[in-house]
Amino acid sequence: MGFWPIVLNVLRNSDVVLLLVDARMPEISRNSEIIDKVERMKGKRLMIIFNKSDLVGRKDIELLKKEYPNAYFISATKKTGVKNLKEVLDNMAENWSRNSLRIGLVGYPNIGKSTLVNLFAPGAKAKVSSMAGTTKKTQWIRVGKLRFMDSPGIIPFGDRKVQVGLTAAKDPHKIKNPERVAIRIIEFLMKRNEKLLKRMYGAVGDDAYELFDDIGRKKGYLIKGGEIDEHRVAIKVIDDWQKGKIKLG
Ligand SMILES: Nc1nc2c(ncn2[C@@H]2O[C@H](COP(=O)(O)OP(=O)(O)OP(=O)(O)O)[C@@H](O)[C@H]2O)c(=O)[nH]1
Ligand SMILES: [Mg+2]
Repeated sequence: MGFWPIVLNVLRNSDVVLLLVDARMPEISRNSEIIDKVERMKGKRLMIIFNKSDLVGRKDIELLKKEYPNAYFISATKKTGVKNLKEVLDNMAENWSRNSLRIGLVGYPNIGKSTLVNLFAPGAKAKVSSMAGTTKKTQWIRVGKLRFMDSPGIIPFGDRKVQVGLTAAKDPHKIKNPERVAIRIIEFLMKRNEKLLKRMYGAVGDDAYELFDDIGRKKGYLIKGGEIDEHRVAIKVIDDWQKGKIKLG
C-alpha cells in the first residue's frame, strides 16, 4: 500500500493520532501534511511525540520544547517520558464517552512506533528491529480502555533517497547513492556540532567532503593504491546514524 492510504486509514480510525518524530532531525521527519489533515478532521486530537530524545543533548530538547510547547519528549528505549504520556492517554480514555479510545501511531520507518506500543502494552510483542520497514501492516493492540494502532512506517517526501537514508528509513546497502546520503548526514552533523565527527571518528576537515575522506583514512577504509573506499565509508556513516550510535548531545 502507498503512503496516503496507510496514513488515511490510521487517521480515519483513530480518536487520537500520535505523530512520532525523530528528536535528532525534527525538521526532516516532521510531516506537516499529516498535521494539516488531522486538524481538518473534526474531533480528532493530534499529539506530536519526539522520540529518541536520548540521542540529543538537553539543550536541543529545551529549544524544541520552546518551539513545540505541546509536544512530548520521550525515549522509547530508555523509557523516559513514556509513563507520563501513558498517564495522559489513560486520563483521556477515562473521560472518553465510548468504550475505547483509539490511538493511532504514525511516523517514519524506524522511528520507534512498535517499540512504544510494546511499552504501552507489554503483551503486544510488536516486532522491533533496526531495519526499516519491520511492521508490514497495520494492527490493533488493546490495553484496557486504550486501543493502539501500530502502522508501517511511511515516507512522504519528494527527495526520497536522501531523506530516507537520513532518517534510518532504509537498509544502507539498498540505497542507490549512499555517498550522497552520507555527505548529507555529515553536513547535518557539522552544522549541529563542529566537534562531533572528531569525537566519533577522529576525523577533521573544512567541509563535508574532506571529513568524509578523513573518516575513511582514520578507519583505514582504503582500496588498492591507497585511495579511500568511498562506498564503505558511506555505508559506515549511514549505519552509525541509523543505529543511533552518533549522539548529537
Ligand atoms: N536510541 C533510541 N533508539 C530507539 C528509540 N526508540 C526506538 N529505537 C530503536 O529504533 C529501531 C526501530 O524501532 P521500531 O520500534 O522497530 O520502529 P518502527 O517505527 O516500528 O519501524 P517500522 O515498523 O519499520 O516502521 C529499533 O532498533 C529500536 O530499538 C529511542 O527512543 N532511542
Ligand atoms: Mg514497526
